Parts: sequence; structure tokens; C-alpha cells
Amino acid sequence: MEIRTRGDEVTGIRGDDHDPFSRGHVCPKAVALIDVHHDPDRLRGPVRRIGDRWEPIAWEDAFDLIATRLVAIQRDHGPDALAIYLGNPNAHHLGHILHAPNLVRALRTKNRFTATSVDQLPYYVAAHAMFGHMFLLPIPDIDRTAYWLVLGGNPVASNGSMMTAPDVATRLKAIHERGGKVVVVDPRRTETAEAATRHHFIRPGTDAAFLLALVNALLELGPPRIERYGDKLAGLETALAAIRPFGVERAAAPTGIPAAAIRGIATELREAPTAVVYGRMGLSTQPFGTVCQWLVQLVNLLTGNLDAPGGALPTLPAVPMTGPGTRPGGLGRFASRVSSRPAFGGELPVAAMIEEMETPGDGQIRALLTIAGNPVSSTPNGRRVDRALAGLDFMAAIDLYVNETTRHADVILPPTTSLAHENYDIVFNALAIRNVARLSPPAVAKPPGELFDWEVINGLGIAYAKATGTPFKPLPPPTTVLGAALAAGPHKDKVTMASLKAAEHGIDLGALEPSLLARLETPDGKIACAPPAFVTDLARVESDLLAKPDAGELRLFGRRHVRSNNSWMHNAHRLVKGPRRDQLWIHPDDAAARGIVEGCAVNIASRTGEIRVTAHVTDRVMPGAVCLPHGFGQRREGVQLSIASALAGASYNDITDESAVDPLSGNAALNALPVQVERDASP
Ligand SMILES: Nc1nc2c(c(=O)[nH]1)N[C@H]1C(S)=C(S)[C@@H](COP(=O)(O)OP(=O)(O)OC[C@H]3O[C@@H](n4cnc5c(=O)[nH]c(N)nc54)[C@H](O)[C@@H]3O)O[C@H]1N2
Ligand SMILES: Nc1nc2c(c(=O)[nH]1)N[C@H]1C(S)=C(S)[C@@H](COP(=O)(O)OP(=O)(O)OC[C@H]3O[C@@H](n4cnc5c(=O)[nH]c(N)nc54)[C@H](O)[C@@H]3O)O[C@H]1N2
Ligand SMILES: [Mo]
Repeated sequence: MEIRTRGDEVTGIRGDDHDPFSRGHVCPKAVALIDVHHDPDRLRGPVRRIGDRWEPIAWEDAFDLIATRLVAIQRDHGPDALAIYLGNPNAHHLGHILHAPNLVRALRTKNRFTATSVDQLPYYVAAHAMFGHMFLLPIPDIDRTAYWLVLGGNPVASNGSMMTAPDVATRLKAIHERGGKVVVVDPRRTETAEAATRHHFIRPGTDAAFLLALVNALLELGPPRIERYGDKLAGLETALAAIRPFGVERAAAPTGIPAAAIRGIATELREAPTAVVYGRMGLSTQPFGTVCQWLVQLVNLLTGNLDAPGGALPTLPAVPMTGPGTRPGGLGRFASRVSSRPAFGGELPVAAMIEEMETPGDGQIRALLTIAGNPVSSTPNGRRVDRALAGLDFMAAIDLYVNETTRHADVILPPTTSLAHENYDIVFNALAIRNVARLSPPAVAKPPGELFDWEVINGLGIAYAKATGTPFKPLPPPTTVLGAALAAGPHKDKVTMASLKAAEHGIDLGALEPSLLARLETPDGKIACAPPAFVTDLARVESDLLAKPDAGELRLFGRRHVRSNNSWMHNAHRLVKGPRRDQLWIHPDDAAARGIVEGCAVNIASRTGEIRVTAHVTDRVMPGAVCLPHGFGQRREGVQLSIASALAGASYNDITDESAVDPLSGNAALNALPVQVERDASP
């Protein structure tokens, strides 16, 4: 980004034309950082809640207050009485990503939750089981592919996820210009679908059936193209034997995609010189998330496109995420107390957080620390999360705002905005479609009295250590930690703190290269094609998806807009102006059957509750499915988001179901939620 300032004021943000990766493309959310930075609602210093008032408190007093309370609660009720929830922005800030783990470790609780389990956890579970490391993630090589099959992702609006790619629209056009094809499988005709060669509607939650059929359709065309993998495949025959009973015809009814269309996709995949299958949120946050990720990678493997240019390849970021000294992840080393949901990589699925707060007994959660997270709006059954937070003995938040989650905090610690601190994108470079590195200097000086995110984290850690007598070693500033990490990385000669500072537009490290086979971290050094738990879970696909008659109920799924960012940027005025985006999208046939007309009020009811929104009647969604964005309805009492809380709409997660999960990973099934929709005649 090119950021213009006048004194302390940020006057403009645009794309950096000289950046080798973004090539001048900028997303509206980046421009809206101006609004966040100057937002009068944003907290500028720590506050403490007294009844329903907020009072300023000095940083040191705030740290001591939190530490004293947390230590007392943990002393009386055990270390696990404290829960920690880390939200998505942790992944976006150098200070959070490098320093938060240090604090989390020091707080000694097993009750660690993150936004990963309402998002990409099935990717990690599949990558760990198949390749031996959660970050050996095959990324679609969209700049070189001849055929891109997109399932449950809308990268034209989202900029690509688990596939960092600025300006997907242009890159997608380039596939067409090279004579390639893009095929989108999605219950909505999305912006990506509009730009694709072809779009197939699919009934939400049925992708596992589609992918099983796709494997069988490929097998009908001839032997798998697996020469490239030599002796590096384990269990392929086991996998294929388990998949064979799921013949192509069986998928047609549940998915709504005719067998001939599935065979057509298989033929295209097989005949394309290079091809890649990619599945994102729509595949992760549904009841068969892990099986879907497994099958996506199997299809890439069977067509010879796994670890091949133009296919799906792991990244080689300058800060190493895999290999010696990194944490490979791993499933099920412990489980949640109440419902035995599996831990992955030391964290528990957040769908289990409510019951851990509400269920009495040893290990019950009584205190919470959120770090850049908004579980009331972003995790399942938000109303019940809201009530559970109200019932805690103590809560603290490291956050910029008083929102629907942090209004329950006793103390809020707001760091500076991202424009005031240095940044280096560790996570998103590790997921990017090219290997790149870039250090962004602060755009504005740190305002007096404010602290950087990492200073807040260190301050809290030091106070906690003082109160307990346990050790806490504050980490040096993030750029120091970063420098050491780069020096241990695969590009250490080219990417140093000095070279990053000199290359103000970033450093291009080239296209992704085949390296997965050489980097496998499974015990036998091979790709595990048939992880036993995944194979076993096919029985659930059979019983719950194929054998059970579809009740034909409406299924709710989500929608991201290019000018939204999860739940927290609706207070930026330049992002919320324009046509409204909060409505429930419903197909004309489903609307007519319920007397629903354009703009009328509707009730959406699920097992857990009801919300009221207005309807938009459109054939951009398929019959039998309805579509609603999340992150609206920020009007709960005490919320200090003056722009966001004036918007129409309701919170999607007020009706999601904490018992709806992908059981293999524990990831929440936010999409494919069974709902009833009725016209609401009340005023
Ligand atoms: N129904 C439904 N639910 C979903 C999704 C969906 O598609 N549908 N998507 C899911 C996904 S993919 C994700 S990643 C999660 C996100 O889940 P969360 O991370 O829990 O929620 P966010 O909306 O990202 O909220 C971020 C919080 O961080 C604060 N914040 C913003 N910037 C900073 C900062 O620089 N420092 C600090 N300390 N705090 C900051 C904001 O004020 C806000 O409180 O939501 C998930 N929930
Ligand atoms: N503008 C914007 N960009 C964002 C974000 C944002 O909030 N706004 N959030 C960021 C984050 S945290 C993330 S994780 C990424 C997410 O990135 P994406 O996954 O690309 O984003 P979504 O728009 O949620 O796309 C999910 C798609 O899945 C479809 N879908 C839903 N259910 C099903 C299903 O059962 N099967 C199939 N096949 N499709 C289904 C939906 O219609 C939708 O098109 O985006 C990131 N980028
Ligand atoms: Mo996400």
C-alpha cells in the first residue's frame, strides 16, 4: 500500500503500483484502515468497567488488575478456569503472531480457543494427517494453472483464503486468456462464479458426495496419474477401495449436480495439462469439512497435480513454518471436558467453549481473555455465548473496540492500530500463491500514551508473572524476533532485515516450486492417502448424507462482501455505504411458496433460535438454500460502534448451532444449517 499522511493524519491509502505481488491492487478494506485509525469509537487507552460505565485506567494498573484477578481465579479453581480466545486479527499483526503464543503459554490453561475452529481447521487436520505437518498446505498455483475448480470459495470478493492472492479477478481473467477454464461449485452464483467459465449450484453440505463421485469418475477414465510420486504414496489402494462404493450416480440427487456434469468435470480435470481443485470456507465450515479437504487433495494427487506447477504446491516462505523447530500440529492429544471434542495443535474447538463455561465442575471456565476476537458475533450460537460471557467471574480483552463481546469485559486493553506499527506478514505469505516478503514500516508515529500490541502482551505477561511467581520471559520487539526467524529460513541470503528495509516495495522470491515430496513429515516419509479416521468417517457420509433422505429443509449459508471484514469493519463508513448487504437471499420459488416478496421481513429459525431480517428474492441462490452474511446486528446494549449498530440486519451466528460440527476436527458447521424461513407480518 501507498499511505499518505499529514502529521498525525492519514490522508490517503492506495495500492502500490511497484509492489511485485499486488501490482497496485488494493482492497477496499485496506483503504478503510483510515476510518479505523481515525474512528472516534476506537479506544485510545485502557478502560475499566464500573457497572455499566467505562473509566480510563493507567496501563500498569490495568495489567495488575487483570493479573491479580486471573491468578486468584486460577488459584481457587485451577489453571483451566481461565480460557483464552484468539481471534482472526492475530494472524494479521506481527506483534500478535510472534508475542501472543508466549503469553498464552505463560497462562497455563488447556482451555485455549481460536477462530481457526470456525474457519480452516479441517485444512490443518488433513495436512497433518496426510503430509505430517499442519503447514504443509498445498496452495493452488492459479497463475500457471490451465484448469481451476473452486468449491465453496469466493476469492474474487475475499482475495483468496488459504491462497493469498491480490487481484484474483485479473488472475482469473488470465486463466481464460491462456485458454484455460475456471469452474465454480457453489450454492450461490458468486462474483467468482460470474467470472468463471461455468458454475454449478450445489446443495450446501453435500460436497463430500460430490468429491467422492469425482474420484470415481476419474477412476472410470483410467489409472491414476501418480508416476510423479514414485514410492512416496502410502495407503492409496485402501483409500480407493473405501471410495469405490460411492459411485458417480449416487451423488446426483443429494448434490443437485447431474452425474454427466460430474463426469464432465472429471474429464476436464484429467485432460487439462495442469489443473487444481481448491475448496475453502464453504467446504471447511460444514459437517464434512475434514473429509472434503482430504478428498480435494486426493483429486489433486490422482490427476498428478499435487506438488506440480499449475497444480497445488506448498509455499516456501522466508519465515519457516515447517521443518526443524516448528510445531507440526496433531490431533487428539487431549479433549474438551464436557463433550470430548478433540484438541488440535494445543487448542480446543471453540464450538465447545459455551458448555465449558456453563457446565459446573472441575475445570469449568470462570474467566476469559480475548485477544482480537469477537466470539459473540463470530462463533456458533452467539446468544448463548453472550449469556455465558455475562456469567463469567472476570473477563479481559485486548481489543480496539467496545463491541458485542468486549462489552462483557472488566478491562479492555487497546493497542495502536496497524498503521502505527511495523508489519511483516508471516501467516499470509506462508499461504500465498507466490513466495514474497515485505516489511511495512509504520505510517504514523505511535500516539502518546498508546502501546503497541506486543507491548500490551508483554505488559500483561510481566504482571501475571509478578502475581504468580511463575516465570515469564518478555520477548524482544517483533522485528528482532523476525530477524532471527529469517536468519533460520530458506531465503536467509536474500531476505534479511536490511534487505527488507531497502526493498520498500517488497521482495519477490518466485513462483511456488514442487517440494512437498521432499518435505513430508509423516513418520514413514510418505503421503498418507488413507488416514484411518478419515476413511472411517466415510461411514458418516453414507449414513448422514447419502442414505438418509434429504428432509428438503432450507439450508442457510454465508456470504462475504468485498467491503466487509468478518464482524469488525462495519464501523468504517466508507465500507458500509451503498446498497444494503444484510438481507437474506432466497430463490423466487422458495419465496413464492412462503408468500415472501422483495424487501419483506422474514423470520429465520433454527434449532437454537430465531432472527428477523428482510428478504431479497433472487435466482443467484439455488432453490432450497438461503444466504445471509455474518457480522451484522451489532446493536446489543452497551456496544460502542455508532455506525455499525445503526445498520439493519441481524447476526447470523445468533442462530448457528454449537452442536453442529465436523466431528473429526471439531470445526463449527456454520454453513449448511437447517432453517425454517417464514414471512413475518408483524410491524
Ligand atoms: N456465520 C459465520 N460465522 C463466521 C464466519 C462465516 O463465514 N460465517 N467466518 C469465520 C471466520 S473465517 C473467521 S476468521 C472468524 C473470525 O472470528 P473472530 O476473529 O472472533 O472475529 P472478528 O470479527 O474477526 O473480530 C475481530 C476482533 O478483533 C478486534 N480487532 C481488530 N483489529 C485489531 C487489532 O489490530 N488488535 C486487536 N487487539 N484487536 C483488533 C475487533 O475489534 C474484533 O473484536 O469468524 C468466523 N465466523
Ligand atoms: N471482503 C472480505 N474478504 C475476506 C473476509 C471478509 O470478511 N470480507 N474474510 C477473510 C477470512 S477471515 C476468510 S477465512 C476468507 C474466506 O474466503 P472465502 O472462503 O473465499 O470466502 P466466502 O465468501 O466465505 O466463501 C465461501 C463460499 O462458500 C459457499 N458455500 C457455502 N456453503 C457451501 C457448501 O456447503 N458447499 C459449497 N461448495 N459452497 C458453499 C458460499 O456461497 C461462498 O461463496 O476471506 C477473507 N477475506
Ligand atoms: Mo477466516
